[in-house]
Amino acid sequence: MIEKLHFITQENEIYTHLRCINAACEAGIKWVQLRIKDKTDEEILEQAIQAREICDQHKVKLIMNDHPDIARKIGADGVHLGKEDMPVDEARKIGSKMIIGATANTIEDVVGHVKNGADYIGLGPFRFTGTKKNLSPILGIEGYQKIMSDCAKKGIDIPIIAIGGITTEDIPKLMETGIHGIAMSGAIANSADMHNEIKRINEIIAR
Ligand code: TZP
Ligand code: MG
Repeated sequence: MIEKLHFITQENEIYTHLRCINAACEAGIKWVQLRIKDKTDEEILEQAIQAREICDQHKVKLIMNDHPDIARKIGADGVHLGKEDMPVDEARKIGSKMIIGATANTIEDVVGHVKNGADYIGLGPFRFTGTKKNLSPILGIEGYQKIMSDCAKKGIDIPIIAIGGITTEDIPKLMETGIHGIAMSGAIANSADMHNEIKRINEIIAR
């Protein structure tokens, strides 16, 4: 099952990746994507092992960003692959049972990932965000409406997760476009009260 709220880790003034996973798990998150940039594979592996332990303690799904090999080594539930990463069909050879998610910015991207056997799509960015470098063109709400309507016309019903600069207030209008769920990093990691924020987000998504 693909959860409707995905938390993507980041480091900020308050948290390291592991501390923010811990806080989010204690606050009731059910799906974490460990996204570490600008570190060696060894450093990422070391943190991923600990992330697996924290997520296991809380029975939370752990998705590894970028690295199918590390995902398999640590027994991650899945891997998320961006534009510059391994294609979905190749990653499937590494982790036949893994959940494989892939990033899309256009309907063509979605169609390609579906053909390659992705389990879910991260579609974005919704708006500008400082969390990710080299952002693809911003979709806005109209972009989601158009791509979701194109998916319906093509009979594509893969779970689509919106991502990129999303705030809690954006969620109702995004969900109305027919997406499956939301991925958030900054809005959760930088919230003054993570517990309350995750509760509020989950309530809005469930409506
Ligand atoms: N991919 C597209 S936008 C993005 C990623 C990883 C960043 C999401 O983080 P935030 O802080 O919710 O904008
Ligand atoms: Mg990537």
